[in-house]
Amino acid sequence: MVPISTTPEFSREEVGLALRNPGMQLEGLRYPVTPIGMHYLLIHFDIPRVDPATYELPVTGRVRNPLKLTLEDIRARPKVTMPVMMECGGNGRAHLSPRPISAPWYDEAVGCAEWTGTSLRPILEDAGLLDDAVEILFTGHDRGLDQGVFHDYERSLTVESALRDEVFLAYEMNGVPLPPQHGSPLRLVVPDWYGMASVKWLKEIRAIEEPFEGVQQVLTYNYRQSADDPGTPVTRKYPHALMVPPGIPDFLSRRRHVEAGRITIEGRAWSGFGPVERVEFSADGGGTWYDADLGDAVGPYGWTSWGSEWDARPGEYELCARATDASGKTQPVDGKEAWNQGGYGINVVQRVPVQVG
Ligand SMILES: Nc1nc2c(c(=O)[nH]1)N[C@H]1C(S)=C(S)[C@@H](COP(=O)(O)O)O[C@H]1N2
Ligand SMILES: [Mo]
Repeated sequence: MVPISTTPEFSREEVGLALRNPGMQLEGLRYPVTPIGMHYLLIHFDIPRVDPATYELPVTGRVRNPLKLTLEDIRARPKVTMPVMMECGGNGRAHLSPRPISAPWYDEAVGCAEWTGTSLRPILEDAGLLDDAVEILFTGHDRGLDQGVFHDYERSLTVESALRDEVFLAYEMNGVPLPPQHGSPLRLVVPDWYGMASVKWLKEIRAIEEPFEGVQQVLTYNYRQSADDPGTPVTRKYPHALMVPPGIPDFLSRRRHVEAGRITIEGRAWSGFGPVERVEFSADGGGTWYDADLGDAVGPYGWTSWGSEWDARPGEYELCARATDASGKTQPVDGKEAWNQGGYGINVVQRVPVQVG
């Protein structure tokens, strides 16, 4: 079902996807809150143009009291502002071999924006979920063809997940109205989960009485070892640490050049399974690990800064970082351990080749 490439070269289609869906330059890890233009983007189809002035969001289906909310109605509700670290479920896919064909991310499908909006739960309470509602379906204004099926981009959450305190509808990003590419005028934000759950350009919220089995719920975003494996859904983000590549890069290869001496390697780490408890740093490709110092998390759903002193002596090195969270989950050192059909949830340790001196 998911096409797999056995050649190392990227196809024209993958390059096209990468141009439409840029990642965050890793030097962007220096900012606690990612500037809008540096935050990664994942747009399956086209960016729909939705007029905020005439925008209406129906909240309907298995509810006692169907609602139709304007943007003004939504802005009048109690405000939440929250930094949320977002990562695409396909981040790391390009490290795999053979490689699933989709957006060819290495490590850069990440960002931590400060989103402002209003909590979803009170809206669902106002609509009054009927007892037979099992899931809440979030539909976007964007539509296209994938897996042989024409569909709106849509995803569901179980009622229990949708009612979680931290799930909200966002109309601002970093203090300005949502830009078109990030879901204007209104998107869902599901902190802790990979990005696919945070449906952009919301067209409708519907309480449904059967589990949703649409394309983006059951055909994509499942961990599968083979095409006939029913799979398990992609949900929370696995622990992941990234470093700001040190020194200066070679333009084409991005290989790093560092002057000899004591330097600080810094980065950020996150997990959707609990707070980051440990980050380790290795200068020898994962042979020897040292504990890094942890800084503050950017709020409960943001990322955590880390730093490690490194005595850089002349030579060739491969720098790595590895996060472990409060649930005990950590990152695989080798991509082979992590392979799955769609290339989801790949949190294999980052490797940064460096020449010192
Ligand atoms: N309507 C809609 N919502 C969507 C998508 C999309 O293509 N259409 N992409 C999803 C995926 S896979 C990701 S990773 C995030 C990316 O959000 P961003 O582009 O704001 O970073 O949006 C999610 N929400
Ligand atoms: Mo994604």
